[in-house]
Amino acid sequence: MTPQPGMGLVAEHFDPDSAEDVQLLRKTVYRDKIVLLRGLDLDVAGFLALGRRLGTPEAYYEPAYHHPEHREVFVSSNVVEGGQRVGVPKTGRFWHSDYQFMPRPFDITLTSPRVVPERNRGTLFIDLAKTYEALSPELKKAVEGTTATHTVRRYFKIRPDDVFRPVCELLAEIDAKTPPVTMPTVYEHPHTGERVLYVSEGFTESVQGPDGRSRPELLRELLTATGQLDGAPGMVPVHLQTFEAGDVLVWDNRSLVHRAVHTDTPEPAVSWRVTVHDAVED
Ligand code: 7UC
Ligand code: FE
Repeated sequence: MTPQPGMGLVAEHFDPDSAEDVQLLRKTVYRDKIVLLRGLDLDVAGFLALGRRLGTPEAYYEPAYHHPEHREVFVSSNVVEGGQRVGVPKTGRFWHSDYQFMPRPFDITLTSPRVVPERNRGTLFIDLAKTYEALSPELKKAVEGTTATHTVRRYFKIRPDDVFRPVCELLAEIDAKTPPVTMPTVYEHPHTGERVLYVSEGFTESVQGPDGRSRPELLRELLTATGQLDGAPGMVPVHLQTFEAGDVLVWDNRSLVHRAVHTDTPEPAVSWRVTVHDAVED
């Protein structure tokens, strides 16, 4: 492959069996954050195998998302065939990074769009390393020594078996299975050395000062400054990544937040996802 620098880099003729191409892909993902491998057309096993070349895949904790043959493949799908549903519809329609609510978030995400809507296609991305860099000196100082707490609570999907369960019981289950996690608000990316402002509109429920006290106004300021609040557009570059069925999209989940493009008139949409931990601990 012959990559050109820049977020949303497009690579033609990527060979998943070439160690050289895979090494180049790995380096390019950390440098350019998003790489689109055009026209790869991998089957589900080949897609998972590509994930394994970038790290150790981890299956999503909720089985409803699993591909029937490969539990490490997460299926986002609104297609029902013969009364049978595979995967979960309408995933990720809010700013987040994958598994931000877990103690060990994913390092790299790969997606393989299978059925792409005609309209409202693509995924939006914001680079939280670039936005940290662009913060005012005052805001940079204000986040120093703070922590952020993340939870899936607002975006946990009600499962078919949850019908008629009281919401309090469901909330208790969510809190027991996925207790909120607290991390430094800013951390250093182990591959690029960049400082990343690690907050999202979807998963971050609070920011605490060094004294442990919640700072709701600071969280709001950070979400505004990183372009994640509707109604505060303009200042932050948002990248729209489009793709075709058969492409593979790979991104650096440590430094980007993303959200699926909304569609009010539902068109069929299906994609596979593999998420991996790379070799570096952070
Ligand atoms: O259905 C979804 O939107 C899934 C979301 C709550 N979590 C995806 C992830 O990897 O964090
Ligand atoms: Fe996601």
